[in-house]
Amino acid sequence: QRIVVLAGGIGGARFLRGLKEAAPGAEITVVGNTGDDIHLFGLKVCPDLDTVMYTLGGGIHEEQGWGRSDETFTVKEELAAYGVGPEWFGLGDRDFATHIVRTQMIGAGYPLSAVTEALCARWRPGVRLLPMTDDRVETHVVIGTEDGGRRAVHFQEYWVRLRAEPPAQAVVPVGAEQAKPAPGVLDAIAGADVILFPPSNPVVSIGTILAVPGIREAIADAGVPVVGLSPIIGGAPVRGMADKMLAAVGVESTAAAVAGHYGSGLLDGWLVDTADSGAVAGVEAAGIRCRAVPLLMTDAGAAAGMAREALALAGEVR
Ligand code: GDP
Ligand code: FO1
Ligand code: CA
Repeated sequence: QRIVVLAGGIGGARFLRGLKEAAPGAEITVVGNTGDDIHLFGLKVCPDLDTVMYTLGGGIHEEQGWGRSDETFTVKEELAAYGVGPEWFGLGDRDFATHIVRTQMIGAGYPLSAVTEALCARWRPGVRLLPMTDDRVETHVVIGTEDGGRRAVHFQEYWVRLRAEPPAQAVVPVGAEQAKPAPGVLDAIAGADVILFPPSNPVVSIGTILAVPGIREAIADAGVPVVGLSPIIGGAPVRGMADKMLAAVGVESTAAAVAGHYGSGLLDGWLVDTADSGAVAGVEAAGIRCRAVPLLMTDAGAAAGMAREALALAGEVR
């Protein structure tokens, strides 16, 4: 069975860990979000690709959900002693090595997809991890200024430094329109038996991947079940600030509204949490097969249960 999963960081990675357990023989291709990527200290940092790679490869900081386990911050402290920031982004010493290798290979002319494959040769995530594109795409968030104007900040500055507190007026995946899907992405989608949207952020993770021209069309044209899982439970994100991003694109923070945002043109099936069982009928009325099942990834076993439900729903809509 060939499964394609569009993934952001933590929500995508934890679901993928469950999917590997639920479908041990499957060939899983992950199309990862690179709109969160940021250049710091001359290094290219890819938070979502790294979160998937570390989570599936056993190097993740479990409680935090991003970054390396057993991490130290000596380099960051030494940079700060020179007055070199940003101080608001926590790059650890072990993590730095990943960004150094990545940046060195890119400088030598390798595309991000080849670099990601090389990094995965160490971590052996057990899936094929592809960036959505080899081209530079950077998500920016438009916020208001004190004098009544507007300014755009990098997504990481909005998310980490500003903690998504200023209302977002717009979310712009800068560069997406000119970006091409990375090698292997469209072929994987066209050759998939099932396509899954994990409970990743619908706007800045899955939305950004779908903004790369050709990817949304390929999914719609694949002619196979497309099943998603809600990152919203009981009207709020399970973690993070996805509600702020949904508000920016005019979508209510409910499991049903997120399904409607993807639309029946893209989604065949949608899983909501048992707390949202009242939303099932409305989603089905919109032409999307819907089930209410437990959607909290409290551990790998719970995530595996969710993956089984997603594959079962895919089997029903086939
Ligand atoms: P990020 O890039 O690290 O923000 O990760 P993703 O975009 O992949 O996923 C973020 C989303 O995962 C958030 O909107 C959360 O609400 C959702 N999420 C995190 N943990 C869980 C969980 O256990 N269950 C569900 N249903 N959603 C979750
Ligand atoms: N998230 C934070 O909230 N604070 C950080 O300092 C931070 C550093 C960081 C470093 C490397 C990395 O791969 C991820 C990191 N993240 C950090 C997580 C990440 O930037 C965001 O949570 C996601 O991109 C949100 O979608
Ligand atoms: Ca992310």
